[in-house]
Amino acid sequence: MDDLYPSRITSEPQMLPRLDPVVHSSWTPDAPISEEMARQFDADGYLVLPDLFSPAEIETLQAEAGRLLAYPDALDPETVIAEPGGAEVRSIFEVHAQSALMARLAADERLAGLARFLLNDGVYLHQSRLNYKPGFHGKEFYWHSDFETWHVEDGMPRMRALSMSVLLAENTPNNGPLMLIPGSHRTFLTCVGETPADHYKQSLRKQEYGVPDETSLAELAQAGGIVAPTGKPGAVVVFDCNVMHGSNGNITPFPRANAFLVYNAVSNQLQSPFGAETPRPSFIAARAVAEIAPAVGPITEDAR
Ligand SMILES: O=C(O)CCC(=O)C(=O)O
Repeated sequence: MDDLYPSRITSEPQMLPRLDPVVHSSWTPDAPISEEMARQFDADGYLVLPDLFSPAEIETLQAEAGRLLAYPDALDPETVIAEPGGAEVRSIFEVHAQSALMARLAADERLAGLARFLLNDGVYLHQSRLNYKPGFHGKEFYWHSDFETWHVEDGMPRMRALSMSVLLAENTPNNGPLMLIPGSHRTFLTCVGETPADHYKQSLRKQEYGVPDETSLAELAQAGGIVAPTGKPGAVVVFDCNVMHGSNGNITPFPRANAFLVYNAVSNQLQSPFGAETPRPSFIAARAVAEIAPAVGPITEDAR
């Protein structure tokens, strides 16, 4: 298969044009978002949906996240990633496979239906995780385009995927909310440096390859600025697979907990990695397509 987005090959970074649409459907009045919101997602590469989930639903999801974080020994050890240089949990991967409630959240029509519209296809979960940024010690996530890694290390062919961050704790300006560079999703910034074998084992704590260079990052940020959407639990940040993003550390006493769900179009199934010997394991990048069936109605404890 042709590599439309070659990265980690040249000795200097390059800014290549995006060759795929951002909003893959044409907007119609029965779309799950307004025309203005679809236009905004297209232009900026992200969208904030406040109050998508009710306080009762969020309480249920928070209790589940609390249980998952409190008993990491009950989880598949490979999926539990500690903070760099620490023992506190940073991320729990494949959270939908380890919690029926998280699977219910991922299938919820408010999320999956929106993903289906934006990607104009059936969707499946490429990745799910609970990203926890503990108070005082939570470390940053450095700037990156998810697609760069998914393409090079997982074999995702096209930009036809997106992420949703469901806020389970309040994200304030101070506790390390997600930061994004609006408009950066229109440029594919290539990275420098060949991918070493088993790179994922180290990169889940701290990434060293697939890291964009500072000059190009500065150029993107000067053009688009930097936003850091905040919100109460129950809000959702939707962002394109190629938007440049990251987040600061959390030295406040207030932990930040977000459920991260990555939807990929069924037609954009993974191929052999475009720049790595072997694909990353399926708990990080699902290789089987399990199309999501719509789930409607409120999320309750019954889903456990
Ligand atoms: O949780 C965050 O602040 C950022 C996480 C992130 O960038 C990612 O999971 O790709």
